[in-house]
Amino acid sequence: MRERVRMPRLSFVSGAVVLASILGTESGAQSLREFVPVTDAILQNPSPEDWPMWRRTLDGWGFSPLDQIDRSNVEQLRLVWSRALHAPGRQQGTPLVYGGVMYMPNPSDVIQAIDAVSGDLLWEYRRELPEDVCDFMMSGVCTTNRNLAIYENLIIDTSVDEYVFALDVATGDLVWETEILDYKVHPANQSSGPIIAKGMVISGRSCMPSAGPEACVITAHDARTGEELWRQRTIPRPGEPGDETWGGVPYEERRHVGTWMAPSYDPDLNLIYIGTSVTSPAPKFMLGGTENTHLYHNSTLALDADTGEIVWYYQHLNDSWDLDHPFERLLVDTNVRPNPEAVDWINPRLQPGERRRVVTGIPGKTGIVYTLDRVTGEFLWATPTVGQNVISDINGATGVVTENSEVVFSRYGEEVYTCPTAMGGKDWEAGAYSPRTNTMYMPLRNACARMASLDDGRDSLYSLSMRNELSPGTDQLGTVRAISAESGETVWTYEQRAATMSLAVTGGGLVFGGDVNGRFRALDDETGSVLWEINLGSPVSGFPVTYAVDGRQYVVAGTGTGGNASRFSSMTPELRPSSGSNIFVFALPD
Ligand SMILES: [Ca+2]
Ligand SMILES: [Ca+2]
Repeated sequence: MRERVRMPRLSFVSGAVVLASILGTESGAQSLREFVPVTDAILQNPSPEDWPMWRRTLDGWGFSPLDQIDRSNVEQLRLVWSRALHAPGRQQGTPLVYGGVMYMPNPSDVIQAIDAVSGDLLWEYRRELPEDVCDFMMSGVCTTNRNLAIYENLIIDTSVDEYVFALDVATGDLVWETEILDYKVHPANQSSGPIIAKGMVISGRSCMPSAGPEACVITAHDARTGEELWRQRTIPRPGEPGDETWGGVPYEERRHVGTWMAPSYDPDLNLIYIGTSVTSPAPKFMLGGTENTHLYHNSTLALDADTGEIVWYYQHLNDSWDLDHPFERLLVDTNVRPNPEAVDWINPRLQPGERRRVVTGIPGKTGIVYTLDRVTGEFLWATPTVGQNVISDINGATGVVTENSEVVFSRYGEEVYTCPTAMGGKDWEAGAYSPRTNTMYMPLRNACARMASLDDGRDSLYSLSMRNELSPGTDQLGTVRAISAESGETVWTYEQRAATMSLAVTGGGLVFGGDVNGRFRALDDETGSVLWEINLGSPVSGFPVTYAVDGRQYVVAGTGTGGNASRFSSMTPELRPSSGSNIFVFALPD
């Protein structure tokens, strides 16, 4: 391992650094602001004005309590500032906003600090990456950089070249860096960044097949120093619990159970919730037999934050089709009363209306909602949303999932028709949860695929070919669906031609989100009506956020070429957006 770079830390004056004076703000409108170092208490209960991590809070909600912009005035929104983003790769960034400064993750680990009021650049960090690094990674997503974390006076990210690193918030200077994996030996692919749990930097990664099982890890580092505290593999070694689920496949051939999206964290239970992806190859007849479950692929893992140990797991799907399950976990305390008219699979022991601490949402590409007890992992209920034919049953009493044998590959060259496609249903584009309505809002797609199992010597990632199609009986690819966290009922569905992208929801009763055709809009959180819309020109591939400075609320949309955006476009070829990477910031008139 390379030596960590240690640099002197800023000393805090009365616990605060006068950031604005260091940065030399030129916008006269901006007042001098004190930088308050970010603590665990702040991250566990952030100021309504800030958006200090991927989904704003550790419970993964993507919710802001800000309500200055509401259903009655949202039609007056206007552009306040915009900025083009220049960095090689796909733009899927989440602005991190804290204390009036926006920290923007761009592809290739380019990070900018921007005055959140004026849009003026304060500093820019461009990580020097080895020229050959993407030769080892997944083409297309190698340089993706979805989110940052903040702790004390540090902006923290994982890097394309497999380090975790920290920048000084005031200058963008590197403060520490720690190698997680040697990219030439264990190329994992770090498309998402970390969250902070109790002063620890928690991060997952994709895990390329060539990297072997030792690269399929979730890691914890000390946020102050970068020291590694623990790492937890997603694939058991021989003799470890779960080894028996691999049907005797040699350890070195157990591959690609990744954790490529950021986790959630419950400080009270001290548990980290993170989801996993499919194996490589995906068809299980190539991997010891379809009767094996290959833990811990396509599972929710609850990890002890102090040790990384798996406290419980729940497997959502024995996956032959690249239907990953790494998406946002929503940690919600709610009455649980699944409506049998609306929900397919319910635990018979559940007392309707009982209060539970749950982990819910749509964790995987199948589009199925799962609600589990987040203390124990007990299955509570699950139900499909968009059309799916890969799961035929879930045993409510045990939570055990049965796949549809008609679409489970059993030989090379077999062709099947699956819904959804491997782009989802749902994919990395995040949904959101509002405590105002106790409802989750999910961007989904009506798409299926003709898939075949390939005898390709395992040259490709999954040994699958696939051709995507719109779901039968509809020409509407894009959906936003509102689902009650208590009853599982669909409250409303919004459908349109273009594929829908990530969402954020606010205390003003608004669901903000965009689509592949450049439209960014606000929906009514109770009805799904479109209350405001603007054409930004390019796919809205960034994660929308909202923040406030000096009493004024802002809404941010990010555009760019977003990977799936182009593949979704091929199903709606008459829509021809441009592909510029920009952020656009809106507010009500002064
Ligand atoms: Ca990164
Ligand atoms: Ca995958």
